[in-house]
Amino acid sequence: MNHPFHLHGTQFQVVERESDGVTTAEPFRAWRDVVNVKPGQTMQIATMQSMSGERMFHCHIIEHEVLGMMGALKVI
Ligand SMILES: [Cu+2]
Repeated sequence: MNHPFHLHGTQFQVVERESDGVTTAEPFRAWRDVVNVKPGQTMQIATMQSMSGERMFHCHIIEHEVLGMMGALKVI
């Protein structure tokens, strides 16, 4: 399935995407609130956090989130 990834507290940029062993640099950097992650795909993202604390990240499909597709980024 597709997974719309969301990070709380700030925006992020997609740096590169990897699918089937092929890594592709993102051709256009843009600040995002959400990015769709396709089945079998991974991504490298970059973000700036100006305040310490925990920032939740999760799949925006509520059923996925409830089943555990969520976590916390600890900013120190
Ligand atoms: Cu999902």
